[in-house]
Amino acid sequence: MTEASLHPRTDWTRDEVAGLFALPFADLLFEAQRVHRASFDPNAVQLSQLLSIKTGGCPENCGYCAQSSAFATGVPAGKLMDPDAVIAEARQAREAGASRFCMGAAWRSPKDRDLARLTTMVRGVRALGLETCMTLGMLSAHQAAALADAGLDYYNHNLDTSPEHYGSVVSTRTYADRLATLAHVRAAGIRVCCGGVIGMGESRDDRIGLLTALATLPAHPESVPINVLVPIAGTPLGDALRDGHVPPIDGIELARTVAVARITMPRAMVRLSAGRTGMSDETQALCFLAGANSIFMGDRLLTASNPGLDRDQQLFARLGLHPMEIA
Ligand code: SAM
Ligand code: DTB
Ligand code: SF4
Repeated sequence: MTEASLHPRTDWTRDEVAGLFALPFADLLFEAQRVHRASFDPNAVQLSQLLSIKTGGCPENCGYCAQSSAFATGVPAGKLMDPDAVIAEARQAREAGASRFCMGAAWRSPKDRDLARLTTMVRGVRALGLETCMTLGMLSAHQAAALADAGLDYYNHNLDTSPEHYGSVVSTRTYADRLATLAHVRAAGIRVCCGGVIGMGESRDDRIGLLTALATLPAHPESVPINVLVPIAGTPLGDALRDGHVPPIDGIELARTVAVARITMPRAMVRLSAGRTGMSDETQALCFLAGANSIFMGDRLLTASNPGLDRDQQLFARLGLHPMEIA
């Protein structure tokens, strides 16, 4: 193993990241493949399964989100699920081939009174032999420590876009709030899952800013989800895309984004996350070539649909891909 792959760089400049984006496509994909193959089996794709453990009624106003109480999306507000029901869903996910189970709650942040139920979920899902991930909004230091103590493997908390564009996506919290939670998660010893959303009408410069922010965190996230906007009717960003006010992201620019994530964060799992239902097999193939090595499996994300097992099995067979074992 080379020195560079043991200690991936965290000093990427925006100009360097812009330079990667601007490479001829073949050169960019060749470099992404080289970097990918230095650390990973290029034909292995990790499978995560999502479950919404508390749906809707969220006080935040993220402009893409079906679960914000600020927008009329038709998603009713629910209560936190019972741990036994969550663990039963996790067992089914394991039987379907998942290696990681990601539990998402539509909260600004958890209440301390929820911690007992959350830690029971972590312990129960872990006991099944699955990796555990949660995404619950902002965490305080002591909440992160309590989840770590229960054995939580990953915490998902996305930066979503560049620092400059963030205020156009959400106004109920700041980039600095996001970074503070990420620091609490790291300090507690939980691995970080942090990425963003593209196709929201942002510029390439914003995609450059997002990847530069991720690749210059004190340590790279272990997982980097690249979500493509799922246009939810009733949300400002979803409606802008549906009404044709912003163009959909094209497959080549998506593959470029994945490739730059792979090159700048060589050891991270780069997840082709939301938005796969709208992608052709060819676009997804380009993303795997560009270094994506993780997906969400199953026919549902949190509220939105996902391709489902049959379509993904066909895709994997066409491309000679196989599920990655837990390390
Ligand atoms: N409430 C928590 C939070 O925001 O941190 C966790 C759940 S939130 C749904 C997790 C992430 O999913 C968001 O940060 C965003 O990146 C992504 N996401 C949500 N809705 C999406 C959509 N319609 N299309 C694409 N990505 C989306
Ligand atoms: C992430 O980056 N993507 C996932 C997970 N983290 C929690 C969520 C995608 C949500 C897609 C929209 C929905 O299902 O409502
Ligand atoms: Fe709430 Fe998360 Fe949706 Fe934002 S993305 S509105 S914080 S559930």
